[in-house]
Amino acid sequence: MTYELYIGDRMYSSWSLRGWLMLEKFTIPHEVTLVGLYSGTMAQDLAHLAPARLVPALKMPDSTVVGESLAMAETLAERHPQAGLWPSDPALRATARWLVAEMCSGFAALRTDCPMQLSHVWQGFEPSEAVQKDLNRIETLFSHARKLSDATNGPLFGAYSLADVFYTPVAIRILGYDLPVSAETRAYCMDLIQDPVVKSWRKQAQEVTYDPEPYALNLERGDWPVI
Ligand SMILES: N[C@@H](CCC(=O)N[C@@H](CS)C(=O)NCC(=O)O)C(=O)O
Repeated sequence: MTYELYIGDRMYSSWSLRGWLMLEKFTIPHEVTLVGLYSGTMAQDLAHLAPARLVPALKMPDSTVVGESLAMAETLAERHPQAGLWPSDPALRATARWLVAEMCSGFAALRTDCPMQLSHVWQGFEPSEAVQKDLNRIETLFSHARKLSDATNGPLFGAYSLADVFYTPVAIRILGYDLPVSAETRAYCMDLIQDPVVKSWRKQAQEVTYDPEPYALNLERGDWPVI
C-alpha cells in the first residue's frame, strides 16, 4: 500500500498542486487519482473518502483519510521525519509553520481576484488595493523568513520546505497576473515555477481542454514565462 492522493485539476486547482508537491518534492511514494472538479463528478468521485469533500484528499497506507492540506502536510512531516518537510532548525520551523498557516487562512483578495492558472500571463491586470495589501504582506513575510534563515535567494528557509510548497501557487498567481512585486520576489517566484516538478505538472495540465474556460478575463494573454 502507498499514499493515494486525490486531486481535482492541474491547470486551476492550487490546493491540488500543494497536495502533490508535498509528496512529490520529498520523494514520498504515492499514486494520484484525478476527480471531476470541473466535470461535475467530484462529490461522487470522493464519496468513498467521506467526510473528505475537497481536493486534495489523502488516503494513507493504513487507509486513514486526511481531507485538509495543512493536516496532510503535518501528517506527512510526522511520518517522514528524515524527508525534511519542515526546516530542521526549531526557530525556522516555527516560522515556516507560521507562513504556511497564514497562507492557508489569508490573502483572500489575491485568491479571489487572481485564481491560479498555469496557461498564460494576463496582460494589463490592475490589482485592487486589497490585492496590493496582500502582496505587501506576502513580501513582508518573505523578508522575515529570509532574514531569519540568511537565505538571500532560493527556498525561503534555505532548504526547500513546506513553506515553498504552500507558496508555489501564490508565485504562480503573481506571475500569471504579472503582479507588481520586488525583483527578489519575482526571482523567487521564477525559481518555483522553473522547478522540473512544477514544469511537469504544468505539462500535464496543458493536456486538458476546458469549455467554457474557467476564470476567463477580457484581457490580452502573454506567454507563460517558462517553457
Ligand atoms: N482548506 C482546503 C481547501 C481545499 C479547496 O478549497 N479545494 C478546492 C479546489 S482548489 C475544492 O475542492 N473546491 C471544490 C468545492 O469547493 O466544492 C485545504 O486546505 O485543503
